[in-house]
Amino acid sequence: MTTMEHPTEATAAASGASATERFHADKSPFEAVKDTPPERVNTLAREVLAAVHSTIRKHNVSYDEYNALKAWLIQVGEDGEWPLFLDVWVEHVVEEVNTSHRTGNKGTIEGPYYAPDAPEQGATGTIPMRDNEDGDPLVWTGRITSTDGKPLAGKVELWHADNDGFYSQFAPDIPEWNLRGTFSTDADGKFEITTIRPAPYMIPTDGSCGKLISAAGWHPWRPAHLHVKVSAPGHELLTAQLYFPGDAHNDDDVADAVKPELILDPKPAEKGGYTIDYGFVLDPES
Ligand code: MBD
Ligand code: FE
Repeated sequence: MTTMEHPTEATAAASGASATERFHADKSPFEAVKDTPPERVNTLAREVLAAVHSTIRKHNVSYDEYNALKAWLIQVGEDGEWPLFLDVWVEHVVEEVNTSHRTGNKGTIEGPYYAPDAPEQGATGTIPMRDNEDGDPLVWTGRITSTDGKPLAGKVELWHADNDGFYSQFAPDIPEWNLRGTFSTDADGKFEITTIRPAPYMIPTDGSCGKLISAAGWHPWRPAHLHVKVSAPGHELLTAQLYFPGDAHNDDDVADAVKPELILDPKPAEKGGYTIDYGFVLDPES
């Protein structure tokens, strides 16, 4: 058995089970759409199925291929990899259509590894990390403002992978809240966060998503990234990721989630490591 806090192995099935469990713990997805009229369900379901039918006709899909698809879909569920599959190959378009009205900061996908209620660290603080945490130190200063330029008293929730590319709560033997923290901004909207620079992330290759990637001749990499949720009263929640210049996968992210506005400009720090200055502009709620 695996649990959310302590997957027993660094396998696709273990991190998948954690991601699936996390999703069920945080969301009541059916409740949120209980008033959707049947006409809309009909349209969406019919068009998705029509796209599948058209691909089958166009490429003369065989019974062997159909059976392999069936087996693979069953395996995605058994591996708990639906959160991973959907967030890697589908979420970026959902994010695009739902945030296109914004004039403030660009965001991007949440991905499968967010956990709410990370420990509070104040406006100036260090993210929870191990005594011997590997990786280059990163000191990040920034400010939250509204689209009219006024500073906002808000929150920055930050979570990211460690120097080996693993996330706490989704890989074994990492303290529960490692590299996860909630920072608040002072009256001037400012924050200063100390953390480490994360490593690039590789999608697990031993599960069903990995099987698709290798069968299709794709690669499993995401560029190194910092995940954030930035919020302030009366403003739209911003979910984003920040990237590092020069990463080989900024132009070739398996999850298609990089935007030029989200690439940082790190400067080498005198004491070693890097400093970054990056702030957020939030759209008022309409
Ligand atoms: C990640 O770390 C991630 O951010 C996404 C979107 C998908 C898989 C792993
Ligand atoms: Fe990530």
